[in-house]
Amino acid sequence: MAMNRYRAASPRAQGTIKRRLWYKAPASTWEEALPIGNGRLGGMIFGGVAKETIMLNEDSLWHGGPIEGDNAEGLAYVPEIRKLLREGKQRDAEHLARMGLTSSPKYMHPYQPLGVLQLWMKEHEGEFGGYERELDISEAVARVRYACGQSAYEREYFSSAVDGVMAVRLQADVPGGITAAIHLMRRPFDEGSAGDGAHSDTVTMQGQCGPDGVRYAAAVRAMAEGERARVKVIGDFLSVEEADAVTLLLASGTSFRHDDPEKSCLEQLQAAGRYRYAELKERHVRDYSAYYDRVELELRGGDDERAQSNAEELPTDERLRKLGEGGQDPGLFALFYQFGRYLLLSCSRPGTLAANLQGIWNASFTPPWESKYTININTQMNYWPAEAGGLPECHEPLFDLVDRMLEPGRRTARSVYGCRGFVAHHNTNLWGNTHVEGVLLTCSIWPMGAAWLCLHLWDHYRFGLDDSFLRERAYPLLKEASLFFLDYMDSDGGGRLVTGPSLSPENRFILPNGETGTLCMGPSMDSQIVHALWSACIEAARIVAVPGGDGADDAALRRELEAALRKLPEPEIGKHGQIKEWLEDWEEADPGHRHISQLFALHPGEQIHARRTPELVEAARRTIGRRLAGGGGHTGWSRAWIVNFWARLEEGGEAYGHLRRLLTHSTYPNLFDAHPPFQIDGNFGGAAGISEMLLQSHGGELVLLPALPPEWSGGKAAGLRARGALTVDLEWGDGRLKEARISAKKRVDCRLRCRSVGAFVITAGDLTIAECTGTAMAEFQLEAGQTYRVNPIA
Ligand code: FUC
Repeated sequence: MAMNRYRAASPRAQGTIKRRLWYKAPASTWEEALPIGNGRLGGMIFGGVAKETIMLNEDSLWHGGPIEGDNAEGLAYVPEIRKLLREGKQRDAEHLARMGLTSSPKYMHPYQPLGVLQLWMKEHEGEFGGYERELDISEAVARVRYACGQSAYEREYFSSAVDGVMAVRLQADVPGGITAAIHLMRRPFDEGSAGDGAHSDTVTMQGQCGPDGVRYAAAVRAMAEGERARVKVIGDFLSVEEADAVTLLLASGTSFRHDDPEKSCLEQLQAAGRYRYAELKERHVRDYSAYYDRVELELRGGDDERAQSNAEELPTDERLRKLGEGGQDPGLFALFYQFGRYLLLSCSRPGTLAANLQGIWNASFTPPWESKYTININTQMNYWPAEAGGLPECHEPLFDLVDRMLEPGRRTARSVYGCRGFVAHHNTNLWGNTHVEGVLLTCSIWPMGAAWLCLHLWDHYRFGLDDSFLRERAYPLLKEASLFFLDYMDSDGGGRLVTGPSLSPENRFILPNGETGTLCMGPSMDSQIVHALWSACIEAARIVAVPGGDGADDAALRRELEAALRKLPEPEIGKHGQIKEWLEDWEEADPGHRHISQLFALHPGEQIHARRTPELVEAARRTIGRRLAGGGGHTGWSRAWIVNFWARLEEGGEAYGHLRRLLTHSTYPNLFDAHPPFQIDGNFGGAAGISEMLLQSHGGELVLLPALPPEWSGGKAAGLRARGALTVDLEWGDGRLKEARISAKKRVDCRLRCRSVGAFVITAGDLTIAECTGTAMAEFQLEAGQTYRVNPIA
């Protein structure tokens, strides 16, 4: 049977590594199904033969409307809670804070599914053979192939960002081989679907997501090919009869973006329907691969290329299983990295909403943690691979979210704390709500969410050096977040400035009198975040200052921030040799807690530096060691964070070990991260960890191969980005750098280190720019548009 007959010629450049996830059977669970998405409209493809199910999501489909949940009594209680905490009256403080600060309603509402698209294939019951299901992440196209009865079938699926719609193409290799019934539903909140009166080839579904929630619509249209092909509506089904091939187009929309979601769906179908399937696909692949192809990664363990290509031949679930049994498969880590980039491109594109706890893929109406934006690590982690991974545009939806949080955050700052600026706590939602959410004290009363998110805008600037972005978007937000803390922070009685009431997410401490608590003044992570925020704001103010312009005010603000910065507690070492988690050296109630917030200063913060702060580095190692010995499990994002910590500590072996553990213990067959259940942060944190092992650019240095593990002794990376508007290609073998190529977009100074070789030379064309022997650090200036080669000196 000619199973290859439909493999369409790829419009992409020759030579790019084709990467795919593939399986030999249909998915039987959601954790086996394959995700597609255009940033906004997502699908999980099961690949069933007689009945195909595609679970649908639309990023703006959240239950309910915006919430004004601020507990305005906070204003009266904050000073009292601070006083109680200072007097050591832990229980009194927490008792009062629970009532006096937490919001009403208590919880934000969930992100919910759009529904399912089902395809019932006639005459497909019984035996089938030659089954293969794949997700080609180089093209963002999923495929299913099988043979059944007298025909071979192929399906293709993609969600197009250029044309806004999802496309499903069914093809049979005998004329008229496709007869199918197609429908949309949304169980258990189905509000029905119906043929669209004006089009005999279209079915629409609509409803509202909660009483004051968004109104939504989805529409599916069938375009059949073949002499005998017919399409009509029967009941609320689309009936496709005797087609050689059929293209289904699916559109969705909600009132978050459109006054009339149904009308918008029909317009989208109309616009996309002008293209033949091959054109739609080509437009999609061209758009997607322009982003995806920016970075290539190849990882090899030794010279045994045959072993590696054998591994590449295996289905993805088998590769995972073999890795779990102790096998070596460097290519699987490269696949995991690129899958992270694929996911980001599929759930966070300019103009779409930021990736939530599940990206955009959610099957449940009551998903874990409401599938919100949890901003005490999770949402931030989603964006860790964006900049270095050549996808800065994918970061933009996060900045839009911060913009949306500004007004609610100002309200919360004013009404709960009586402060200027804006503030957010540990969760936000579609509407950018910022109140003290939830009743669990271990996470709720933590006013650091907005500050941490603002650092993402600063990092976006540091990578791209786009001055207008800094002036227009990043700086105003950094300033508002900084202002909040200038007003909000309290004296610790000894000249230092501390946050509080706050907490170290989401741990508890044991006081000397044996009581446990969570609320306190000045948890370490808070001081570290404020340190990063104010430092960024001061530097940004300096960069955007216009002499004689309205920069004058900002000079005063800068001086105020500089003075305040000196009063922040620095990371300190405690009695176990660990980085203290709180201002006082309290014991952790849960020494193995999955949050390791006190190491924010190591990653993503920069106060702890692999070589400049040796005592803190030692304490950071101990901190990780104590957490691991505490036996908290460290799955998903927690494990991924540990990978990034070790990468920053330049310990490739450790980073690799934890990454391996992430893949073998916290990864589902479809490569989705298992918290469990599915939570996407571990995918992104793991991908970020891989790039952090290969290239680092914080703390004013560029470090090549800082944490290369022996298991990846050979490899190539192309197109990685580094802070300072740099792009870096790397090639290495036998665990040593062979060559790096660095190109600059602007004239910048660079301090370069190469971890794997002691001596190296930097050249540009025929010119030797710098030679480095002994110190292993070269300082030179890069000119815009010039490429510099770094080669080891034998
Ligand atoms: C925090 C974490 C949990 C989970 C949730 C979404 O509460 O402690 O592990 O990631 O966010």
